[in-house]
Formats: sequence, C-alpha cells, structure tokens
Amino acid sequence: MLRTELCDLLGIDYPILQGGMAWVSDAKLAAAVSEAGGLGIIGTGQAPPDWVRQQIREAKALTTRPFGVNVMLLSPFAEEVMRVVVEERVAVVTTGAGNPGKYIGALREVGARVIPVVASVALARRLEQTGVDALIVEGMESGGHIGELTTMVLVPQIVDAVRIPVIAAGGIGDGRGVAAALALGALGVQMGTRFICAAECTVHPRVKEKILKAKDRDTVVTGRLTGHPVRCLRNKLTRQFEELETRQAPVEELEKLGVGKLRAAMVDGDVEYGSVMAGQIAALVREIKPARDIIRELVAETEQVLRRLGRMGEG
Ligand code: TUI
Repeated sequence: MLRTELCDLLGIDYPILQGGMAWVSDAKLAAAVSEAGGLGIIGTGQAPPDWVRQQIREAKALTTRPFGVNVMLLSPFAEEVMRVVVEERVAVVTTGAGNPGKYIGALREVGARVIPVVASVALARRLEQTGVDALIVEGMESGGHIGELTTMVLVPQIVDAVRIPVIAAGGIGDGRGVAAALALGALGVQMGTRFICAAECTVHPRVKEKILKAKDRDTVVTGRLTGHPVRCLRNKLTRQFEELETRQAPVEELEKLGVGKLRAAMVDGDVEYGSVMAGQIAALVREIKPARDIIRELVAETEQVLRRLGRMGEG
C-alpha cells in the first residue's frame, strides 16, 4: 500500500496532491481527485473572492472528502481570498508565488492544514518556524510560475533542512517519478500537468490536445528578465515574448503582453496566442482518462517500482 504519514495529516488514501491550477482546476476536478483518494485542489489564480466561495461550495456538494484551495499570492485578491477560505473552513490551504507568513496564524486558528509552495531552502526554513504543516517543494520542471532549481536538487536539500513533511512537485508525471520523489525523502507528491488531461478537467479541449501532442522540448520559460519566470508550451505567444526579450523591451511592454493570456488559452482555447502553462512532463501525458484511473495507475506503478528497487537492494 502506498501510504505515508502525509495521508494521516491530510485525511487522504494516497500521498498524491493535484496542484492548484488557475483557470484549470475548478471544483469538478478537485472533487474528482479527492473522491479517488488523492487531494484535489481548487486553483484560484487571480479570481475574485465570490468565484472562490462558489467553487468551494460546489466542491463540498460533490465530495465529503477533504480538498484544498491554492491561493496565488501575486493576486490582487489574495487577502480577500484568504478571508473566504478561512470563513469556509477549507481543510487544506496551499499557497504559491510568494511568502504566506502573514496569513498563517488565521488559517491555523480555524484548523486548516497550511502547505506553502517553496522554491528555496531559505524560505522553507523560515516558514517551518511559523508553524506550517508541510511544504510543497517545487522544482523548475513545473508549469506556470517557477523558481530556479530542479526538483532533483531542491527536494533533498529541503528534506535535510526541515523536520516537517515535504511534498515534491515539478517534473513528476508517472509512478517512476513518484517513487523517485520518495527516494529523495519526500512523503508525497503534487502533480499539475498530469491532471490537466483528466476527463473531469473542464479546461478547453484544445489545451488537452496540445499537451497530448507535446514532445520533450516543447515547453519554454519566458519572463526570466522581468523576475517572474513562467513555463508554458511553445506557441505564437511565447515567440512574441522571446522577441520582446531579445530586443530588451521595457518590462511594462512584457507585462502587458501577458494580461488575460492564461484565460484565453485555458477557457477560450486559444492555444496559439494564449498562455498554455504546463510542465516538462507534458510529453509523458498520452491519454485522457478519469482522475480515478490516473490515481489508480500512479499507485500501481509506484508500488511496482518500489518492489523492483527493494529486490535490487537485497542484492
Ligand atoms: O504558483 C505557482 N505557479 C503558478 S501561479 C500561476 S498564475 C499566474 N498568473 C499570472 C502571473 C504569474 C502566475 C501559474 N503558475 N507555483 C508555486 C510556486 N511558488 N513556484 C515557485 C514559487 C515561489 C517562488 C518564490 C514561492 C515562494 C517564493 O518566495 C518569494 C519570497 O518572498 O521569498
């Protein structure tokens, strides 16, 4: 059985979290993942607080199992969205793209499990001191907003630096990746891109098609110069970004090009001029299937790898 102490901490069957993805992981996907024994997470991105409340209520109607909400700290609504997750008594709150320090007290007061995403040892150490329950350690293989280090390099360093559970994210696409994360000392994994192609994911079908066709070198990172690096699938938009970056266009011009582009891709299906945020494992995703089957296969494959490694270890 693939079970770790993270399962007890979060009240789930398998130590598999579905990463919160803006305009992608709504109540339907999150509830499907939680029903399958993982932890589904509603991605809020820059969504207004009313939308977040409605999604939380929809997820509560769809599942009695625990689910999470991801709060994107760069959002202009971050503070109000935090108020909503506290009022709605969401079981698990993950944060991304910043330091959630000032919110941790209020979240813990209502019994929420607080799990920030970190991309450095320094922030991991600082947040452990504030009493967070676990950390999601995300490497730059991930889609969307990323840090600078890879999962392989960052996870063992943070495992050594903190005592709380570490969840590995970034570059994990199948059971081999889950087993590798456990080998690095993680007690669980978070996967985003893998779940975009879940049958229950309401993202535009053209996004799923683009992921299914993606090859190993089809993601690119733009925005390194502006300090907000983002990984997405290569298309006409990323070429426009690269052009602006090559001629060292002003930051405002680069930021303007990005406005509304995530929604354009994920909701409206504009996979050429929209921002199709996805991780490097896109090339490992080859079919659309229900979240239940994705999780079942991940668990079976991880167990198989662990058994093989176990036999190897016995010489
Ligand atoms: O948050 C993410 N990935 C995301 S958020 C997103 S939506 C978006 N919309 C517009 C512009 C940009 C993004 C798409 N993808 N991942 C979690 C993550 N957090 N990765 C890296 C970090 C991170 C980086 C720096 C966390 C903390 C941090 O600390 C900075 C500090 O204050 O020390």
